[in-house]
Amino acid sequence: MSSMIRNHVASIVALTAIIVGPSVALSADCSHLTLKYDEPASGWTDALPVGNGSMGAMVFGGVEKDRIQFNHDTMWAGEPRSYAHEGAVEVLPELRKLLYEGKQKEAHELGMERFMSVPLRQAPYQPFGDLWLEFAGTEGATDYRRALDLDGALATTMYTVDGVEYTRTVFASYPDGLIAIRVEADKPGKVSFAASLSTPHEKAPHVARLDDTTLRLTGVVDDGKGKQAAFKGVMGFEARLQVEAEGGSAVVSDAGIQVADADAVVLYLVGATTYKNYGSLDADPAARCAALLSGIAGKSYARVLADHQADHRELFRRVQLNLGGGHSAAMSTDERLDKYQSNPDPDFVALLFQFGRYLLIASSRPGGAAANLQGLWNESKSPSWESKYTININTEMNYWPAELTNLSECHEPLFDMLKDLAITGAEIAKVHYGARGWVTHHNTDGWRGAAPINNSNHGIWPTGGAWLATHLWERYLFTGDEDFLRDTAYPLLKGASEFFVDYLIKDPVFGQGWLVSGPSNSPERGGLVMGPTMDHQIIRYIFNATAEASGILIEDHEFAAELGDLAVRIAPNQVGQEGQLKEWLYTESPKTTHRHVSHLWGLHPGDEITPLTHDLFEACKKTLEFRGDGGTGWSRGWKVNFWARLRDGDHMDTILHGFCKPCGKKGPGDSRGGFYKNLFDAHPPFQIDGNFGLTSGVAEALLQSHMRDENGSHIIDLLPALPSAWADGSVSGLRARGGFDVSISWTEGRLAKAEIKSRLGNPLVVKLGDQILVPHRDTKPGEACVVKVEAE
Ligand code: FUC
Repeated sequence: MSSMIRNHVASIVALTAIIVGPSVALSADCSHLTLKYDEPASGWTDALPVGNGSMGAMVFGGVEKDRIQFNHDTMWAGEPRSYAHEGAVEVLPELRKLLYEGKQKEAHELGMERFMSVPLRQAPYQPFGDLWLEFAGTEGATDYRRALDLDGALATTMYTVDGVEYTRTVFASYPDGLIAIRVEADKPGKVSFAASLSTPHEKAPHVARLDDTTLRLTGVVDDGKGKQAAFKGVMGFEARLQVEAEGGSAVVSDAGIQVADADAVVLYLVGATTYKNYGSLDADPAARCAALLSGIAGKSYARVLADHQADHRELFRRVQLNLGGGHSAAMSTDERLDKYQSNPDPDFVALLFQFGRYLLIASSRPGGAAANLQGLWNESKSPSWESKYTININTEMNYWPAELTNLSECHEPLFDMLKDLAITGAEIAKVHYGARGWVTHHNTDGWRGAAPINNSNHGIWPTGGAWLATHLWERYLFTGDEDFLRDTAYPLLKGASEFFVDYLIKDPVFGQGWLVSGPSNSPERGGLVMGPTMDHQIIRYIFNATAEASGILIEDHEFAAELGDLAVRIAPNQVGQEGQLKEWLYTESPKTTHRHVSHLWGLHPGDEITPLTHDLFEACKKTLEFRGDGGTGWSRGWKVNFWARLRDGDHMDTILHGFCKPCGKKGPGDSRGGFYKNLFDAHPPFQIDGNFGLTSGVAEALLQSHMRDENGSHIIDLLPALPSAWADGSVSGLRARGGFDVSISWTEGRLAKAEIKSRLGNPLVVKLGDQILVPHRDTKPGEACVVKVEAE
């Protein structure tokens, strides 16, 4: 990367701490934060997503007929159940024995017979319904455009008929728990249309007039089909659509809502299911819908909109990013994407960065469910990978931007899910491993399945819950919130550690007294094995984090000491014969472009491989050379983060470049990836992880804080991987571990100024290029420090 950065390091003369006045709010010129199109959506991945953390909708923007497809994040096939396989623990020693004897095939077979989840698969996430709007007399519409304003969190559709300009606005409000649709015209009495509701579930769909202003849809989720046949449709649901017309008339019948000659019309859509939690279907959706609608009784549309935008902007505007460029900004979003390969525009990357933040706000808010493989948007009853939670990379990637890009609140649904998994996973720890604590394998669903699923060759991987649990510690490192550490994080970390204390075994091969993981898997490569590198990195992290947390809380001193002892005995990372980081302790085959690069976990999101562990750091580069620059969406997303952590901004940009292509088009690096027209990430199919991976990776290129100095203070590493393509730019409001808000500007590839605000009063240690600046040891909460670069 940037020799530019290296050159100027010599000219840094000081870190000066000065108190500055209250931060000035950055201007909110957000016109560039818009996805825009000049045609209605034809497919689902052309439609524009809105979401309030529980309800999501995809807005198609059709002229004659608009479709607003909607979801609720609690809607799953099946019902509360255990996935444990009674007697599984009996074959655990045999599985290990077979693997050490080189009998992998036999281990796979025994695993399939005796060790897997019952049933073998988990439940599919379900679509809820569709709102249809039909407009007569729209032939000859002109000036069509539709847009998604990321800053205002509004999807709009506009067109003109006979000199009348029509505007439809759709948004999903978190404060009011609803989806609002406003249809208006710039001349009075011109709004006429029919609205109706439907659901793809065929078991008991029913649409009827509820009262003068409300249409009601009720139903029951369909039975799963084919591989999902074990999941009967049991969950009930209800949606309500309430109309408010300004002028004209709105008549509700069992067939729908008929609007005639109004000036403007607002529709409010609410929905709920019988899902109360992973163990109960006792919620009352009718009562919930009624409560949501009575919550806005007497409230004007303007107020609902204002509350929504204030709520969204409070989160969204915390981070502003300018990467320069912008020459493609006048084009429609699909054209920008289409032309990126020949005409790369850093401003388009900035748009994708902010789109990831928008999507996290829309899909993951306190009180709602964690973002699944598709966030919360899904139109299929048999979605790919059940649109559940794949936790051998995907769900974690969803949350990489949460702390870093200042959306800590959006992390909370993940912690709620972890609390559930610590309960269901305790049963699996006991029944499958005879162990204390809790364990979760490579997937979970609405019923919090924690047992190994699908196939023993990759399903038996016990570090999924532990990887998720690293997010608890990361949250503490960023926020310093001791209440959170005590009440939420520590009990879960402790349980995750207890499991591995019981599970690890002594390596019988090297004679070094190492502890190894197994039976397990290096996600999803090489089958069932003993000793995958990734497991060792994750378990070390969890042991160390639990021990450090116990020290902070002054609890469980002996257990912490035990974890400390065990952590240093876990088999260390190894460099292989080709100079690569070894993926497994006992075997190797590095020459592959496989999408998973699991053993680089210690480089990212872990923190044990840094420039200070030089040989391992270099070995990671070698591994990535073999893996190549292409991959599925999330694989590219991870590689952006890897190259940022490797401090190679230009290589990071090479990955980004290959990533920014329309899904379906061949591009650099390939094997697939890219984006759909609505900028949803393409595995393909649509998987939201890559959106979040990109957002996190762009932030990692500008700011890192995972390394610590000899006193344990986090090092704030400014512009560690700035690519030459982002010569001039600025970012504000990123967050660093240790409790700092960081704003940086740069020109010609060199730091111009950094303003670092201490939130917790921790020592401030700054790194620029290869230099660590003189630390400022006694920051005060709220104090702002400025890093100055001066000429020699
Ligand atoms: C893992 C990955 C796949 C996909 C799926 C949801 O199985 O290997 O690529 O992302 O999860």
